Amino acid sequence: MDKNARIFVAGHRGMAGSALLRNLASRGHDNVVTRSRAELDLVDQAAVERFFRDEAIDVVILAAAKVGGILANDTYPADFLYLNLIIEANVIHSAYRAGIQRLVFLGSSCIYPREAPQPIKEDYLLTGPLESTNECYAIAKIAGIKLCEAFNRQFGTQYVSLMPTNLYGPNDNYDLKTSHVLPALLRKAHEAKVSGADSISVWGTGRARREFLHVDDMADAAVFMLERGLGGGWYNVGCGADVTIEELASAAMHAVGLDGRIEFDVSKPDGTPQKLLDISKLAELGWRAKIGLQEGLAATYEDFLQNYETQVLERA
Ligand code: GFB
Repeated sequence: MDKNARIFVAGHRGMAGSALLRNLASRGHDNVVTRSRAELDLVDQAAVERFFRDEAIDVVILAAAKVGGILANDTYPADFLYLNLIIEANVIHSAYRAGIQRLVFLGSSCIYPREAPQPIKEDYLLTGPLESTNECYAIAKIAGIKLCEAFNRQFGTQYVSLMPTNLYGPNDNYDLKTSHVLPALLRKAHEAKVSGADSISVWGTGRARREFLHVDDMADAAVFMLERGLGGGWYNVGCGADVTIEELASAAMHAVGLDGRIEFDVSKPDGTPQKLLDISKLAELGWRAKIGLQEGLAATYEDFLQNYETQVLERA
């Protein structure tokens, strides 16, 4: 990809989008276009169409999405299905209409069947029933992959989809009702330490297994794909190792410096028993994650502390 390519990062204020801006800047891509929701509502089809018609965009990275943890997904299925479907449909269709050949679509590892063999290969898509707690989000993301594939097949575009595993890092959501597990556990451990409590509450049995990828690694994979000019298909993006939620809770308490107990709240769901991606397809192209969980947790906790007032308390 040309360093001067005009790249639209949709969703630049989110955790994934802001990581993409950092990565693009670090690689010398400085012709990046962003729009806040107030400037461009991606749900508004006519506005999206106008934006692409007027802006002479060369490349799109679609990181805008309605996202959340297990409880948010389970509580607001209509929002997760409708908003994600309409954002994808508007952006992908308008990008095609504006003659844009290159687009990266970000999905999620929850697109794969709940009982998929581990590690999960890309080919397992649509081979079995989905996990019920995030079925609506998964269906929207599967539709996004299929939309990219359909445009590629019918119109010769080179739209590629990346399926990251559970992401974490700077600019995450720390609202305990809607967040993912890693930011929730960091916050719970921090607040327990500050208040002098000797335990934290962990949802579910703690036996579910998840793979965690620092968002800077995900952004690096997306820009890697663009720079190599790779288009079409979908690729898993992970680090190749998973942990139980109990192990994650211990690691989060260690990062925070809390010597405490874990109490399991089994009234909350475990969700998918295990999500570990097979990352060989991307590895064969030469990309690998660089940030280990211990290092990533420590850096994320630093960021959490620096932004506690603005990022954690105000946004939650
Ligand atoms: O990260 P998480 O909300 O989402 O939860 P999923 C992962 C696991 O952590 C589940 C447990 O087994 C939760 O029960 N957990 C323990 C907690 N304590 C907590 C807590 O305080 N907060 C949260 N949130 N979880 C999401 C999907 O699934 O993963 C999305 O809902 C998306 O669609 C995302 O794919 C990556 O990994 O279960």
